[in-house]
Order: sequence, then structure tokens, then C-alpha cells
Amino acid sequence: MTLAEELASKRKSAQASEPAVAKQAPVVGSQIGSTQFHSLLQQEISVTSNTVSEQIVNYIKYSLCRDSTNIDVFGMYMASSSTLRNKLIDNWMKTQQVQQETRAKSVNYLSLEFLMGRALTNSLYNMEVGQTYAESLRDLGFKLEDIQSEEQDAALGNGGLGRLAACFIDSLACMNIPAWGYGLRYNYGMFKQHIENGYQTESPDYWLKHGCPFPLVERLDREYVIRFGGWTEMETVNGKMHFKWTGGSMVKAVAYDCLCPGHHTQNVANIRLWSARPYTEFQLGSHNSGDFYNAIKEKADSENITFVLYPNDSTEEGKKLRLKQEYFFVSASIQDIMKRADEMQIEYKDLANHFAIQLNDTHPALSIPELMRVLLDEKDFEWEDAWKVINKVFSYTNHTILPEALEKWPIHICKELLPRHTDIILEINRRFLLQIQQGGATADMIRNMSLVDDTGCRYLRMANLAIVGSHAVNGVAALHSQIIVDATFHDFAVVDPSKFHNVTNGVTPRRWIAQCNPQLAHFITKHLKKAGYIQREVDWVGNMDLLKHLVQLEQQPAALQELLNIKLLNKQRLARYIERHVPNCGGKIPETMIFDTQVKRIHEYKRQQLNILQAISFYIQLKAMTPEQRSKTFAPGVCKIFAGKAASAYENAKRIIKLITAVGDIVNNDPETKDFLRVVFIPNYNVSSAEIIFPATEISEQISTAGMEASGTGNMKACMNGALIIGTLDGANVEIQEQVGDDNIFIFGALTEQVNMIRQKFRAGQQLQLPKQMKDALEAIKSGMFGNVDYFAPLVNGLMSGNDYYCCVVDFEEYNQVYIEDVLPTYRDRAMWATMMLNNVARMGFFSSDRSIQNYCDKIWNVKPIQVGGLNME
Ligand code: 26V
Repeated sequence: MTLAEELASKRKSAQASEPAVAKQAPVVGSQIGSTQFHSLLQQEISVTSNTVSEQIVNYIKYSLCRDSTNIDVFGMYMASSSTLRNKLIDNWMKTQQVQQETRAKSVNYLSLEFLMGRALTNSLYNMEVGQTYAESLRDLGFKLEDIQSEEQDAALGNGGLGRLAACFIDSLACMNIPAWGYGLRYNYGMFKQHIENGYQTESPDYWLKHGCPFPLVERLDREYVIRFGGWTEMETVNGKMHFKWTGGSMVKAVAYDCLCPGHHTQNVANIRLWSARPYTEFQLGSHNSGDFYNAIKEKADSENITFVLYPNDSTEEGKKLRLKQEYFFVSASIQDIMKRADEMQIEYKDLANHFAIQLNDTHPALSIPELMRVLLDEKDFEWEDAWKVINKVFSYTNHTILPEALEKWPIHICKELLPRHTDIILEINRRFLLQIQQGGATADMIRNMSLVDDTGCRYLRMANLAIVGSHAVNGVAALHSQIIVDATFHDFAVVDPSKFHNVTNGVTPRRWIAQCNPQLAHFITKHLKKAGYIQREVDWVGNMDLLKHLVQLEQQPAALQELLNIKLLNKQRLARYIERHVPNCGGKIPETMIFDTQVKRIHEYKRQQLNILQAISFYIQLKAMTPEQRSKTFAPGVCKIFAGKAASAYENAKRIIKLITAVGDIVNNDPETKDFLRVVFIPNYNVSSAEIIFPATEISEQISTAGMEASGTGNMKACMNGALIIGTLDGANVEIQEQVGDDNIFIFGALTEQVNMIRQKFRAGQQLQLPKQMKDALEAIKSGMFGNVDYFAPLVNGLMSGNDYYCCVVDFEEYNQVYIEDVLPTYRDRAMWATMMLNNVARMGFFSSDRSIQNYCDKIWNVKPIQVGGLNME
């Protein structure tokens, strides 16, 4: 056989084994079953107290097969969440029906991360059945809180980007906007962090160990086939030439729906998460008995695709598998969107009137060439017509400007895995470059804007693809969006300035005030009601601007005292948590200390090293003082609380964690200082621990090098809970300062332009003078005060030798000065502090994710709310 014949015969056999279309769901409206059956199907679950108890007991008995001898709290959690899921499904069906009937335009939020945290508390709250469940469970002899704490976090995200997606879905659901999230159902989410001997260790987070957790629903009726590899063929259909992608290997995507109820509405948003399955189950039959390994290898390779969440902040990962993961995600999601269009009988040319697709960073950027391929090769579109649809459908959010974080894929890998898409991307590029050239772009501009990076092995630039394919590009805070336009994507903004927007991030007040800080929520409700602005809590959680009326309480000492009392209760709760989870915390944490927290991923640009160096400096100063001087300067003391995970391959971040725990070992156990300074590292930071930390935070450290943190959202969560920020003018801190006013935030440090200038001077060889206190702190580490001299050396030597990319040396003095001369004295004035807390709570309306979503709807998506059913009833 010649090579050509061999290839032809391979192609034939590959085609023969291909499915024409993916498995079809039953036809909508099909009449299988009796009329009685269909009318029973229409009935909804009741949620009165006695029926909830009955449903729980039924589940315990008939699904878990338990009797009086073997009931446990986890079983009660399973039963409670499963009965709630039934109601949620009722509401979801209603939502779907309305969406189908109205064919209303929907938002489709494509994100490889959704950091959901626990769902039971959130669903009970949003569906307004918390009371009912609490009573039913009490009747059965259980406490709702105990049951809630049985739930594992769903941690399908790394940090800010994934949590933002979760907050956005909540807002979309609450605001009655037809909304779908698309993501992946990883078998293993964000790793669990342990602190062993002061070092971070990691273990897998197998969140699926008890099967399909609440509020997921397995949808065996929604599955698609995804292709990898193969080649492109030309074929003629009705006298017209077509490209056809064929051959290669196939994988199946199965849907899991994560139902997200809105608050005070029956509207439900759905996050459809894809799980990879082998295309053909064990090929044992067709293999020789000896080839068992190869028979199951295909299964293992397929399932590998959704096995584990990738770290978003590390450059050290298996690139090819990540690309596979991205395409798998994109292909399943686009197929599903097309199928929904079919079900609503929407013509593909009108796709943009019914679907807005938002790309959460560049991870789903391949959906642009994927939809292009489907329209061209499968739906018979001309290039120009397809491109018009694409451009109206897609929009892209950028979440970081760190150059090393901008995704690019070696072309040879793309060609091997996605030959047709690579051709399409190159054609998009050809046309785009021609167009800008004709518009007068210079050679430099063309090089910057090309979708192909010609250095090294040649790469495809995903950000450039996302920009060219989208009608709108946005940054996540005003400063960040400005940097995008001025620097990161400067040339694109010159060519098409109207494409660039800012949508400042926000967080959901349902989770980040009402659920995690019920005492504060009660305070807000009580006072807004008293002043006649609202009647119930629902009135402000959905309209956070009303909080501004709270500033009137400035004049009421009793209200200010209430606020201080609430903070104290939350501090006590966090202190107990720390005493349980941080072995070296030095015993009982004095509740009078300032609770100063820095909780976020560990990264040099976020500058946990600056914070811990300050702690060391405080310690050195304290040791040199008399007891009277200590009280005068440092009373009532500072408890520096850190939490956050380091990417497992990020050595310097891991060193910072060890330095924090090593400093804690010394200062927490020194009787001379432990009443004035504690340093604790809370292990395994996640959404659930954040829900305990933010309500207790008094000072929130938002100290990234100016220009490097795109937005930050922990800053918003902290302020909403009455914390004050000590921070740089970076990310959303800038807008927080605008909202709360200069007097209610502690700002220090170099500005973005100054950072740029300082870096230029470094490059020109200018040496920095180390401030004395910083030098002392570095010398202390070097001297072995915290052990591990060699291990810490890379952190210390870098700074000592003037290698200060993150500007720690530059900002250290002002940071210290603001802390000692401003934060501490202000804190001692309790009335003043309470007023500042009040101002922070009252002026956070802008940072509700509802406002962000409204901005997206108005500026980018052009999507309107639709009402589903009536309101929830208690
Ligand atoms: C990616 C990488 C990749 C390579 C090495 C270093 C590194 C560091 C950070 C990242 C971040 C990836 C994207 C991300 O998570 N961005 C975060 O998005 C949040 C939501 O918009 C925003 O609040 C945070 O400021 C931003 O860092």
C-alpha cells in the first residue's frame, strides 16, 4: 500500500467510527406517558415546616438506608441539601420554561473557574427558607449550624478570578437576568494546604467523594463529542467547497448542572460544568486479552482532561493538557449554546440577539475560532457573515497585566491538537493585519497586535485573539482598565478606542454581609428601617446604595458602640478558630488587639513579604523598649493574621509562608512581646474561612505594588464588614478611597507612574538605600533569629542587594510610618475608629456585584431581566 492509500484507508475507517451527531435529548414536548403522569410532573414541592421534616426523614430512610441506629450529622446534611435541591429544581424548570418561551437574550459566562464555597447556607438564604429548615431540623433534634458546617467547599477556582465568577452568577440570578455559567467539573479542586513544620504542603481536594454534591445535578441527557488532533479535508457540498475537520481522537463531555438560586426571586441561574468521559468505554472486546493497559489507557487519557484544576498563577504546568482542557471546555459549551439556539428555533445569523458570551480571561478564547469553525464548516456561513456574528457575540475581560500571565500557545502544539482552529486563527490574523495596515498601522504596531508571536517556536497570543474577536474588552478596576489602554493593549486601543471599557469588580452582599455577618446585617436592617428607608433586609441586599444613609449614625454613640460590639463578637469567633487551627499562635489571642489580616494568594506582587518584614521590625522595636514605651507605642497590640495558598511550584511564595510561621514561632512565645504582637498563619484559606476572617477584620492589608493588582476583591469584602484598609493606590483601592474618602482609609506607597520610574532607574543601575528598620529586619533573618538562614537567603539577599522589583524597599518606611503614627493612635480613639468603620460599611454600595453586573448589561451585553414566577415565600 502506498502512503497515500494508507492515509485514505485510515481516514475512511476513522469516518466510519464517527458519530453523525451527538446523542440527542428527547424531543421537547414529546408525549410519552399518561395525562395523569404529566399533571403529576407539574406539581411542585412544598416547603412548609412539616413537609420539610417528612422529606428529610424519607431521604434518610429510603435514599441513605439509615434507621434510628445509624443516623449522623453528615447524613442529615445530605438529606437537608437533597430536599432543598428538589425545590431548586422546581424553580429551575420554571426559569427554563420562561427562557424558552420568551427566547430572551441570555448571558453566557465562560469561565474555567468558579470558586463557589459552600452552597447549602447560600441556597437556604437566597430561597428564603432558612427559618423553615432551622425549625424542621430543630424538631428533628438537630442544629442547622452543625449541619451547614458538614458541607465541603466547592473550590473549582484558584482565587479572585474564580470567586468573581461565583459572585457574578449570584448577582445575575438575583437580578432576574437569564444567565448561564459554563465551566469544568474538576474531580479535584484547589489543593488543600497544610502547614507542616511551618512549611506549606499540599494534598488533593477530592470534593466528589460522596458522589454528586449539592447543588449539582447530573445531566446524562446533555452530552457532546469533542475531537482532538486529526486533519482538515476539503469537500464539495452542493457545488461549494468546504473544509472538514476529521480523524483524530474523540472524548465525551457530560453535563453537571450547578443550580444557583437568586435571592427573593424564583429565578435560578445554571452553571453547566463539563466532565470528560471516554468516547468508547473499555475497548476490551476489540483488543487482544494481553493489551489490557491500552484498553483502559484511552479511558484514563480522556478522564484526565477534567481531572484537576490548573494553578492560574504558576508558569510550571503541563502545557499540552491545559490546552486540551481549554478546548474541551470551549467545544462542549459552544455545542450546548448551539443546541439551546436550536431548541428555541433561533437562526444562527441572529445568535447575537439571543446570546452574549463573556470570556472570563483568555482561558476560553478558543471559543472564537470554534464558533467560527462551526458556522463556516457545519452551518454553511461565508467568512464575513460568520465574523459579524462572532464579533457581536463575544466580549472579553482581562484580569491581569503581568506579562508572564498572558497566555500564549506554541503553534506546533496547536497544529497537532487543533489543526483546523489553527488555520482559522491564522486567517483571522491575516485579515486583521491587512485591515490595520490599510488603516495606517506601523510595523511596530503590526508586530504588537499580531495574533502570532514570532519569537522562538512561534506562539499564538490568546489575548490578541480575544481582543480581535470581541466587540468589547474590559479591565476590572478603573486603574487597571487605564493601564490596559495606556500600555498592555495600547495599540489595539489606538486602532479601536471604543472597544475598551472598564467594569469595576464587585462582590455579592448576600454572601459577604448577610450570610457571613448576620449581626451586621441585622444592624443595617434595624437602622435603615428605623430611619424609614426600608422595611426588610431584602430591600438593601438588592440595593446596596441605600447603605449610604447609615452615615447619619455618626452622631449616635449608641449605634457606634453597637458596631464595635458586633466586631468584637466576630473577633471572638475568629480568635477561637485561630486557637483551634494554628498550633503556634501563642495561646489565647487578646480580643483587644487589632485584628490585621492579609488573606489572598501568596505572591511577591501582593507583598506578604513587606507585611512580615514589618512584623519583624515591630518585634525588634518592642524588644528594645521598656514596658511603658511598649504600651505607649503599641497598645493595644497587633495580631497579624495571614492566610493564602502558594502555587506548589512557586518557591519564593513558599519561602514567604515559612518566614511567616517562623516569625510566629518566636514572637508568639516571647512573654515580653506576646501581648503586643502576634503573627499567625491560618492554614488552607478558602471561601469558608474567608467568611469567618472578613467579619473579624479591623485592618485589611491591600499592599500590592502599585499597578500590579488588577482589582482585588478581598478589599471590598473587608470594608463591607467594617474593616479599614491600609494599602497602596492599586487596583480597586483607588475607587474605594474615592468612595470612603481620604479620612477613612490608610494609604501609603509609590504610585503606578513612580513604580515605573523607579524600575527604570534600577535598570540604569541606581542603588537603593535600605531604610534602617528594614535593614534591621533583614539582618535579624540573616542572623538566624528565625532559623533556616539558607532557606530564607533568596528573600533576604534579593532585597539587600537592591533587587527590588516589587518596590518593598521603596515603600517600607512610609508603610511603617502610617502604621505607627496613624493606624495605632487612631485605633486607640474608639469613637473615631467606629466612625471610620461606619463610613466604610455605609459607602460600599458601589462594590456590590449587582452594580458590576448592571454595568455589563448596559455597556457590554445588552441583556434585560425577565421575571420568573412570583417571589419566594417563607
Ligand atoms: C497569573 C499568573 C500566571 C503566571 C505567573 C504569575 C501569575 C500571577 C497572577 C495571575 C493571575 C491570573 C488572573 C487572576 O486571577 N486575576 C485576578 O482577578 C481578580 C478578579 O478580577 C482580581 O481581583 C485580581 O486583582 C486579579 O489578580
